Amino acid sequence: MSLPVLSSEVLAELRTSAIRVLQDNDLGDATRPSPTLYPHQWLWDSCFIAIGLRCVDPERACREILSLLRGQWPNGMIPHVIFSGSGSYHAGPDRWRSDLVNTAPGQVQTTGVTQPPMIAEAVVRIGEVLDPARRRDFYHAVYPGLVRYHCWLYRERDPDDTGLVTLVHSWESGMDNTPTWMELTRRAAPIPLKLIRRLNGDSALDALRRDNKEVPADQRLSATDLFTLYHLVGELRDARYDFRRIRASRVPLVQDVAFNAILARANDHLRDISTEIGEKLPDQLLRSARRTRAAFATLFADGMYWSRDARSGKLIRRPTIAGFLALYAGVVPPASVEDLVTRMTAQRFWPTHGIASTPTDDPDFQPRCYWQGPVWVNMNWLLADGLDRAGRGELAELLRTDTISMIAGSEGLYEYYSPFDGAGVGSNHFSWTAALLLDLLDGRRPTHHMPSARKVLDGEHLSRRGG
Ligand code: 2M8
Repeated sequence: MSLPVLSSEVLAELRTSAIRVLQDNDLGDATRPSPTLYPHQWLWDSCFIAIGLRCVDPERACREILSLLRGQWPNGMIPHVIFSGSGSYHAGPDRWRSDLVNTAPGQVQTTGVTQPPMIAEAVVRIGEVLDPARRRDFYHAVYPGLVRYHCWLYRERDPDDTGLVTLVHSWESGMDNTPTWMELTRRAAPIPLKLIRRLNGDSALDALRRDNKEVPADQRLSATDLFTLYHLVGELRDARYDFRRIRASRVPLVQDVAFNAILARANDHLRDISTEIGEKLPDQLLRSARRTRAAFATLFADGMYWSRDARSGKLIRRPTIAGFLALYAGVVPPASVEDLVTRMTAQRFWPTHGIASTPTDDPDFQPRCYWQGPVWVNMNWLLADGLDRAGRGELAELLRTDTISMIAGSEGLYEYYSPFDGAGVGSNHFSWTAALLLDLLDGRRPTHHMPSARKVLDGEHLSRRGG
């Protein structure tokens, strides 16, 4: 398959449509992920969005981040959704009832869980395009909230000082239905849902869901999985989102490898931010940050990084894209980088377009279904960044080029893409695809003869050689 020619006209058109998507999804100081399916503000979406906004409007990028802090709970948690838009959402405020929990902020309704801690990354990326005085102002404005958030992550979610924070719902991972998470989630399903699943009755339940109005049900997670996630939200709500009480319930608990990788990187960024403004991070936080990096060795087995079932202590050995984020964290020993990169660039993760969220030979793989196979632009962005820092700049560039070509091959800016044919699936007019596309396009020159990424990989001159 040959990739589309990216002339200067194509690049300019892509840029224009990306800016339009961000304008259309602008809620004022926050941006919704997409017009109908996701009408509010999501934590890690806003961080990716801010990374793109800095390319066109750095001040608006600053506001995107500051608007996340208005949802911060008094205990320090930054919630995964701040209900700030006007549309209706399938897991809206009534499911969470943050207003009933005394730790929730009074002024806005939010969910009661968090999402990958991408804020420090976004803050530093925005800082790169601000002049030094403005950068310091911005850093001063976000620093206290960021420190309180990182401290909350460790205090609340790693009370045993393992260095790895524990997630209490797959929505915290952001990678909602990867096989890793669904394996544990399905075990915690109420008996009626287990029965419906066993009898292949998912389609009967589809009529009761609201998330399949814009996106066909077969591109979303299955109905029994979705209703199990709702059920688990109920358990968290009953436990008042308090980790000690949640531990006493039957909710699955996971030391998620991708979340902790993002946290490891965020800790580094936070240290840089503190240095620049002459602040000193709490000693306890610095100790936890060191423990996180060291703890990655305990997630490594048979050449891969895995999440851990925090209840049984066992690694969950379902290969997904999540384990490769160890590259982004910068925790992979130099001697293991080559092997990990070889796994990531293999046909099963990078068939035509990479990197697939779930490998093509996994029994749960579905090329168009959400986190069970499709390629996600935010994952490619993170992995390319990790590859750069692991000394594989050439491969990072190939991944970025492949991502742009894949997006250019579909009309519209989609939530995710099929790894086989690059078809855009999920929600259209999707903000983080638009924003990260802006970032990927920044400073890029037109390319007229671009070989297929797979052909380049098969030629092996990139998979063997450092960048
Ligand atoms: C998806 O998750 C939400 C729940 O948080 C949903 O399906 O309703 C995920 O892809 C998540 O990573 C993302 O942040 C969110 C909004 O784009 O959508």
